[in-house]
Amino acid sequence: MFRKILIANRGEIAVRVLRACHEMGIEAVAVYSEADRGSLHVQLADEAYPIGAAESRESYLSIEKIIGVARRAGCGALHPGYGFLAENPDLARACAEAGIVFIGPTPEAMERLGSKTAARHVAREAGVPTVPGTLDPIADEAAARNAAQEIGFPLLLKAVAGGGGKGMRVVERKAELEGAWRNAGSEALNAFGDGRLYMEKYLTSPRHIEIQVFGDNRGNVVYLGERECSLQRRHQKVIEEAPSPVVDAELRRAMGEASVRLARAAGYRNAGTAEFLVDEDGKFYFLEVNTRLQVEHPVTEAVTSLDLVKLQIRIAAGEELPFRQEDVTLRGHAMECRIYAEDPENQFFPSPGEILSLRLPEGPGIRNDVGVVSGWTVPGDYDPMLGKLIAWGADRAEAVARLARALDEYWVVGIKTNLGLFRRVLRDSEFLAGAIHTRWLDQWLASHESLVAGPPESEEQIVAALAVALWEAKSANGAAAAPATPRVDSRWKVESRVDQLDNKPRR
Ligand code: MV4
Repeated sequence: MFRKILIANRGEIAVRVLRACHEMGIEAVAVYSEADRGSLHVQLADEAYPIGAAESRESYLSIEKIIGVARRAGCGALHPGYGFLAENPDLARACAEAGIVFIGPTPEAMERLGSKTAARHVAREAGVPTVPGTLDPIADEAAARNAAQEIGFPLLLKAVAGGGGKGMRVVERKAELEGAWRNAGSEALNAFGDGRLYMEKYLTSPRHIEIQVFGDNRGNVVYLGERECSLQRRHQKVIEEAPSPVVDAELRRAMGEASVRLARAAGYRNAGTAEFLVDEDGKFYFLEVNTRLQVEHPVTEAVTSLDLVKLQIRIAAGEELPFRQEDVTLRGHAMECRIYAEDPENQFFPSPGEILSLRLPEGPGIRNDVGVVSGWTVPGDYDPMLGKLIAWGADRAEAVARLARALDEYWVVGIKTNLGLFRRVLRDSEFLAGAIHTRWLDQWLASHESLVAGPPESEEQIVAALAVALWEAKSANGAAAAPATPRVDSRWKVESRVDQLDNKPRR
């Protein structure tokens, strides 16, 4: 087993990986940018090394600097987390060249699945259903017109190098094709340095359901059930759950076995996720493979009783998967909210700043994966996710009740968050019935305008937080350092507006 692992990431996922290391008796080495000097992942690491300026390019995206630290610190392996360099085959290659084990798939498997059209080919060869459309990149607009004729409208233009909805355009009718072709192509070129596009039939309100797979170095591949990820806002997942309310044992097995065939065909090992669309008839279509540990992995951990990060580390160290497919059992239901520092009243713009007071919920069935602490200033340089709140229950109703209860206990003062959005979505009757799809949240938001403002803490709580923050600032630095009053004051005003809205719902 490894003696020391470098964690090439920040925030809650760096903390998550570091905890797995410590439970396994492995030393965890952190890297940090100038904005993260005082961050939780640095505090908890056994060693921490600065790697440059706040800007990601100068720090968390620098393969050279990260490999340099891993060498200097004597790390036997590197965990990339998610985002940043996690799906960059160049990092996996640089690790191999430096004699460091990359905790993830091989660079070849990453490349095979990184191109969406290449992945569609792999899926087809493995007998995995794909959305009807082109298997290869489309050469030019004339070829696009021909393909559109065959596929029919509505259709979807997608970037070959894509992901996250960038370079994606719905085309409702023939007349829109030319403009969409140009826009999607230039957007893809901008985002990925690769403007190539392909085409799929557009499914109007499918569910987004993904299968967790794991492969070891000895040819064993298993699936660990599904995650329902249909609740998204602008291609950002917001609430995830396992199992999906619409997946029964038969569909789970069919999607699971398809995912395992796909992983085998790609020569996949370590953790991966196969994404599918599922239509109203329960027909499923492969979309793409994410070649990393995902943000929402805790809901799978909760229902499988497995620790996916430890599993990743064991497999990277050459160990065999410690169980077979028939040993995998699902128990209960789990649901996760992604808590963001963002302003629901202002188009969900990031809301970085100092956390004056933070109270995390606890109690039965609650897990917090958080990368921040009270008094920490959330930098504006990165994804503004503060952490994830995960609830487990014996069934979906209990998981939802625990999550709702925990959301009411959650308290963040000093910055704006999307907590209020969750408190309201979790009371929605369609959501409670599990009747959701990929466009559900965007539609819900459009019809619940201005009802998603900040959390309804009482004025007493705000006053108490202000008093505590003032007292802490005083005892730490003398009378000079008081928290900025205007921020708290304006927040108070937001709260009183929310209370008024709460009393008079618009719809
Ligand atoms: C689709 C689709 C419908 N039809 N493909 C979005 C990001 C990428 N991972 C794949 N995505 C989708 N691909 C076909 N052929 C629907 C989505 C989709 C989506 C679309 C619009 C609004 C929100 C969405 C959320 C998840 C998936």
